[in-house]
Amino acid sequence: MNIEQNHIEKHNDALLTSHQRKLNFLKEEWSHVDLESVIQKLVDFQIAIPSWALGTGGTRFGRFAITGGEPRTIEEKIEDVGLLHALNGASGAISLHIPWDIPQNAEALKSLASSYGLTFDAMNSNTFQDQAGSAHSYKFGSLQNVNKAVRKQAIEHNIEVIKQGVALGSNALTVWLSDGSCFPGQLNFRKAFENTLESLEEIYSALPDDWKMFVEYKAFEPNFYSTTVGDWAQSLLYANKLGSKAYTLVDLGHHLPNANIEQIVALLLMEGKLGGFHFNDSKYGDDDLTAGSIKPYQLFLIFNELVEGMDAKGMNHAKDLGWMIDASHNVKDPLEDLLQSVEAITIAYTQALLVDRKSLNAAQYNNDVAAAQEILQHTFRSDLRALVAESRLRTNAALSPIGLYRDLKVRENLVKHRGLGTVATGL
Ligand code: AFD
Ligand code: MN
Ligand code: MN
Repeated sequence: MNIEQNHIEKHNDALLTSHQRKLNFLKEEWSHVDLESVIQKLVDFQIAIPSWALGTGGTRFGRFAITGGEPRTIEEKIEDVGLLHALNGASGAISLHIPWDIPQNAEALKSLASSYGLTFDAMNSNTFQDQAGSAHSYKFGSLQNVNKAVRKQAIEHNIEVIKQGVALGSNALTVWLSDGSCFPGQLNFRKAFENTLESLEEIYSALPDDWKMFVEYKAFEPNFYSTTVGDWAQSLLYANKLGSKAYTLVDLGHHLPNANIEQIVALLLMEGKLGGFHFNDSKYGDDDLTAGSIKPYQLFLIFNELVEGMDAKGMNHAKDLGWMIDASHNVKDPLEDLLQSVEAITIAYTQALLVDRKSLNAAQYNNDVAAAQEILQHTFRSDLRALVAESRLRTNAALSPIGLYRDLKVRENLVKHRGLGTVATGL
C-alpha cells in the first residue's frame, strides 16, 4: 500500500492550528537559540530500520504473530519501511540481515527502495544460526572456532554479505558474533580472541575502500560464561588492530546492568572509533524494547555526549555515524513500535541539540554540580515535540505518524493484501 500525499495533507491540515500554537510557544521560549538550524538538523537526521523488526518478534518461549500482514519478502519489507518513511520522514534507510533476507535482483531492489526514498544501510551477517544445508555448525562459535573449516565458512559468509551490500549501494558491514563459551574451561580466551581477530582480518581485507566494518559487542546471551566480543573494550581492541575502517558499534541493550553507556560513547567518539548505534531500550538485558520506553533520560544523556563529541570533531551528525534501530517486539504492532522508537530517538537528539553548552562548560569549569544538573534537566524536561513535528511537516510527512497510521487503517490494509498468517523472517 502507498500513503498518498493528499492523505498526509488532510491529516496535517486538521492538526495545524494546534501544532502552530505549540511551535510558537517554543519559538518564544527558545528565542535565544537558532531553532531553524535545529529543525534543519532534524530534517537531515535519518534512522535505519532493521528488516528483522518488521514482523512480530518472539522470545525463546514462543512467537505470537498477533498483527497479521507481516512482510513475506524483502520487497514487502522495503514497502513497510517506505510506509514508515512516508509517515515520519525520518526512516529513510533499511538495514538487511543475511540470510534472513536474500537479495536476488539488486538493481530491482535498489530502484524499489529509491521509489520510497530509501537507501540500504549497514548489512548484517549471521553466523549465530546454522543454515539449512551448510557444511559446518556454529554450535561452538564461528570466527573463534577451533576448527579452521568452520572459521572459513563464517569468513566466506561475511564476504558474500559484503558483495551483496556492494550491489545494493550499502557501505557498511555489521558483525555481531554470539561466539563465546557457556562453561569455565570450555574455551582458551586468548586463542579464541586470536582466531576471531584473524578471521575478522580476512573479512576486513575484502571491504571496499569506502566501507566501514562495525564490530558489535554484547555482554552475554546466548553464551552465559564468556562472550568473545563481550564489551566495548574488546570491540575496540579488534577495531584498533583491524584498521581505520573498523569501528565499535554500540547496541544499547548489550551492557551489564547500570553500565554508563554515555561515558562509553564519549570515549569511543574521542578515539574516533565509534561507528554507530543499535537503538533499543531495556530494563534487564538485551530486551530489545522500544527506544526511550524505559530510560528516556539515559537516551538523552547519550545524545548529549554525541552532540558534544561530534561537534568537537566537526562531524556531520546525520552522516558520520550509523544510526540504526535493533528492536523486536511481541506485544505491539511492529510498525507502530518502530514509529515510537524513531520518535523517541529524535526527541532525545533534539533535547541534546538544545543543551546550553556554554553554560554547561562554565558550570563544569566551576565545579558547579547543581547548575550542571539544572542545565541538562532543563532541556530534558522541556516538551520539544513540536520541533520534531515541524521537521516532519517540512518533509511532507505526518504531524502525528501513529495517528495517521491508525486513521488510514494501514495494518488492516496490509492484512487484506498479505493475509493474517504471514510470518516475517527473523528471530
Ligand atoms: C543480536 C544483536 C545483533 C543481531 C540481532 C539479531 O543485537 O545486532 O543482528 O540481535 O536479531 O542480539
Ligand atoms: Mn544489535
Ligand atoms: Mn541485541
